[in-house]
Amino acid sequence: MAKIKRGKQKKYGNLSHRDKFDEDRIDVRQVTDHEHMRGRADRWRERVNEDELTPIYNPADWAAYPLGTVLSMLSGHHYIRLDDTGEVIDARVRGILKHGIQNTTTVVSPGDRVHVELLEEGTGSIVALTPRKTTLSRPDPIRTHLEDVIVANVEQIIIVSSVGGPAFWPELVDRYLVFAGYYELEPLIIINKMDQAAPGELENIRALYEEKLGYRVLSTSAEKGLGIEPVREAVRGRSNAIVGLSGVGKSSLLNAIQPGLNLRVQAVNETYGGEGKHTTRMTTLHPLAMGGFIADTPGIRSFGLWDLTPEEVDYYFVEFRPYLGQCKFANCTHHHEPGCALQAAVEAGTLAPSRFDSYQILHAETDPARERPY
Ligand SMILES: Nc1nc2c(ncn2[C@@H]2O[C@H](COP(=O)(O)OP(=O)(O)OP(=O)(O)O)[C@@H](O)[C@H]2O)c(=O)[nH]1
Ligand SMILES: [Zn+2]
Repeated sequence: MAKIKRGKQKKYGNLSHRDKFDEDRIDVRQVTDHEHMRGRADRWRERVNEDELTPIYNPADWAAYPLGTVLSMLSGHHYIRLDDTGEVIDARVRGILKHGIQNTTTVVSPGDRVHVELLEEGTGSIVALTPRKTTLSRPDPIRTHLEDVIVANVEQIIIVSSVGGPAFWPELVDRYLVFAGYYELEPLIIINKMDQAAPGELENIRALYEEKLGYRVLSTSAEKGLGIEPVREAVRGRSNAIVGLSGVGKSSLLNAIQPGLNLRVQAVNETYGGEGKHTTRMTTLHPLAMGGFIADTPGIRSFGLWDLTPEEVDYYFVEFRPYLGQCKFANCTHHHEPGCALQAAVEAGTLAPSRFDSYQILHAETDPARERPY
C-alpha cells in the first residue's frame, strides 16, 4: 500500500479512517500517488522558515507560570481562563514573545494554551505559548506571507445540519467534511430537528455517512430534548468548533447541552465588565461546565476551501479513491465523457449521487485556473 505522507492519522473507533477503507479493500495505489501531497503545515513552513522563527517551548522553563486557554482577544487584551482556578484574566503579550514569533498575524490566537505571569487585579502577562496541536487559519488578507490563525487547538468540528426546515443539505456537510480532513479535526455530524424528519430520512443519512463513510452521526431534537446526552458526552473535555447553516439549531443545541450557553456573544466588552455592545467577528471560546470548550468561530462560516488543490479534494472524498484514474480519458471532467468511472459508479449505485454532486462542486471551486480572492 502506498505510503501516505501525512502528519497523523485520525482514529475513528478502533480503526483509523484510512484503515477502515483499507478494510473495504480500497487500494490507494490504484488511485493517485499521494506522495506529493503536502500538509498545510508544510506549506506554511515553505513560506517562512518556521523553525527559525518559533522559539522552542520547554515546559520545564515555564513551570512556575500558570497555564490557561485564550478565550478571546480584543485590542491587545487577551481573556485567558486559568486551568487551576477557572478565573478569567485580562492579559497582554510580553514584549519579548512578540520578537520570537513573526510568521503569524498575532502572537497568540483564541484557543492557544499559554503560560501567564499573574499581575494585580485579574491581569497578567503572557510569557510563553505552547505548541499548537491544530490551527484553523488563512493567509492574512493584507500581509499574505503571514498566517492568520482564527482558532488554535480545536480537536473536533461539530457539523450541525437539520432535517425539515432548513432541509438537509448534503453539499454543506460534504464541504465541512473536507474541511475537517484538511485541518485534521475529528468531524461529528449532528442531524438536528429529528422531530421533523420524514419517514426513513434519518436512516438514509446514517446509511451514507455512518455506515458507508465511517463518520460519527448523532440525531437530536434540541427542541424536544432528544439525543442530547450523547452530544454532551461527545463534547465533554474537548475543544470543539461548531458550524452549520443559519437556523439549523446550533444555539438551541448548545443551550440544550448547557443551559445559558450563548453563542451569540454580542458583547465582549459587556461580558468582561466594559460598557456598550460590541458585535465581534472574532472567535470566542465558551468554557463548558463539564470541561472543554465550544469555539464560536464566525470567521469560518464564510471560509471557502480556497487553499485546497483538486488532488486534496480527491483525497478527502475517501470512497471516490478507487475510481479516480480509472476513466477512459485521462483528463476526464466526469461530466459528460463516455467511459467515466465515476459516472458508472454512481449509476451502479456504489457512489451516492449527492456525494458526486458535492465532489463536482468542490472540484470546480478548487480548480487552479480559478481566480483566488487573495
Ligand atoms: N422543530 C425543531 N425546531 C428547532 C429545533 N432546534 C431548534 N429549532 C428551531 O429552529 C430555529 C433556529 O434555531 P437556532 O438555534 O437559532 O439556530 P442557529 O443554527 O443557532 O441559527 P443562527 O444563529 O442563525 O446561526 C429556532 O426557531 C428554534 O426554535 C428542533 O430540534 N426541532
Ligand atoms: Zn470521469
